[in-house]
Amino acid sequence: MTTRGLFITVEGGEGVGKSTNITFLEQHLRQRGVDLLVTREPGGSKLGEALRQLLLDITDEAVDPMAELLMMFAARAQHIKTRIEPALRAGRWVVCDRFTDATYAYQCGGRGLARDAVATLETLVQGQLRPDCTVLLDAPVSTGMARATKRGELDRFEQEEMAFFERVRATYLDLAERSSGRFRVIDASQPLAAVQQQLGKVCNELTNCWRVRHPLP
Ligand code: Z5A
Repeated sequence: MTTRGLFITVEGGEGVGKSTNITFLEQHLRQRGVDLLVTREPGGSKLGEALRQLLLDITDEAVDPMAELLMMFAARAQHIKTRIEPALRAGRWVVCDRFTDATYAYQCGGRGLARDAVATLETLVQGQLRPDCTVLLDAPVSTGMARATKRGELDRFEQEEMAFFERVRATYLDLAERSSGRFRVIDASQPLAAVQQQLGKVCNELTNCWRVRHPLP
């Protein structure tokens, strides 16, 4: 019987270094013989990537927060069904750039929607599926924004005001405190080498736990 793989998510505000560090995480885990799927939200499936485009594009019509929330979960439902669950069932690990914690942070913390609405959709769309481990890359908003703006054009979210991103950050930190067993919080304002040293420790912790649970024959 194949054992379910681990589901790892990476979260944080704008420009904290999620993409950069997911590449590091992927290399680190592959070197340790882990077979993994690296994916992202919103996105990850054909439908999800099309919805991502709609969510990030700047239009002349303001997007209603509830419409935004439902699009996030529509993309997530398709992503789970077509990519995440099949990989986990096949024993592969899944590393996902953002997942439902981002919905709590952005749509509840940022936009002010009720947590209950997200919790209801979370249960409806995900059933029992929750990340096994969530790496939160945390940095002051000004640090992340400075890094993100260097890349050029801003998307619809990146154009929000600083107060929005402060609420997003506070919500992430609150989630990490409430679920401290699942979260590993890394100070992402440090130089990249220091961030990756801590990330390496998280990888070692996960692969060691995994080997104890699933020893080689
Ligand atoms: N969203 C939502 O609202 N609700 C949801 O449920 C979900 C998402 C799932 C798209 O996400 C948007 O969707 C997002 C929230 C919303 N809002 N925004 N914007 P995304 O993850 O695709 O987009 P993002 O947050 O904008 O990611 P990003 O800007 O690509 O940032 P990043 O991946 O965290 O950073 P990076 O590209 O790895 O690094 C940025 C730069 O900093 C780069 O030049 C690096 O070389 C540099 N860097 C990284 N780390 C360091 C350190 N430690 N020191 C110095 N320089 C560094």
